[in-house]
Amino acid sequence: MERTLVLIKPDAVQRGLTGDIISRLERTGLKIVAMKMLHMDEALAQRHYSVHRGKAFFDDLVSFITSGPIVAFALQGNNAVEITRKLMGVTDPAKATSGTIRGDFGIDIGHNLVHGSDSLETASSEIGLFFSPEEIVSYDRSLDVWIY
Ligand code: IDP
Ligand code: MG
Repeated sequence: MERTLVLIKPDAVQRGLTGDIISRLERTGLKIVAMKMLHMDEALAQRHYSVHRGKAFFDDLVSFITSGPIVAFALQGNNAVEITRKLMGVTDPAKATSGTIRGDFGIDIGHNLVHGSDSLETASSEIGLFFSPEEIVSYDRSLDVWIY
């Protein structure tokens, strides 16, 4: 079963969009298996975004993601990575389709509300940055027979 990491970024937390974003993703049928609020420090931000080190926007990205609290959670289910990315919308809110989180709530690429892992491999390493194995909760949902 696939897992993916979602971060509700500081702009979305400040704007009171946390609940809406969780709700949109939860309603797909994906299962929340870990969740916490935290304030990322510089070291965690640098590791999480290490693939972007050296790019023009890297310093702004690290300073933005550490500028306030975020909500991190892991979603589990078939195609969790792809389904989450689809609901988030493309990186630039100006290009993101209506009905997506970024398309509905954002206007600026540097303030695009949400992070979602872009592959299964990335998801596994990103979940490991935010959650210890004991923080991933294993449980059954009786509704799963209506989702799968
Ligand atoms: P993603 O979040 O859709 O996976 P990435 O290309 O992985 O997009 O970029 C990571 C984050 O860096 C984006 O969510 C966005 O906040 C920021 N970012 C990406 N490209 C730019 C840019 O050209 N200018 C400013 N910020 C950018
Ligand atoms: Mg990315």
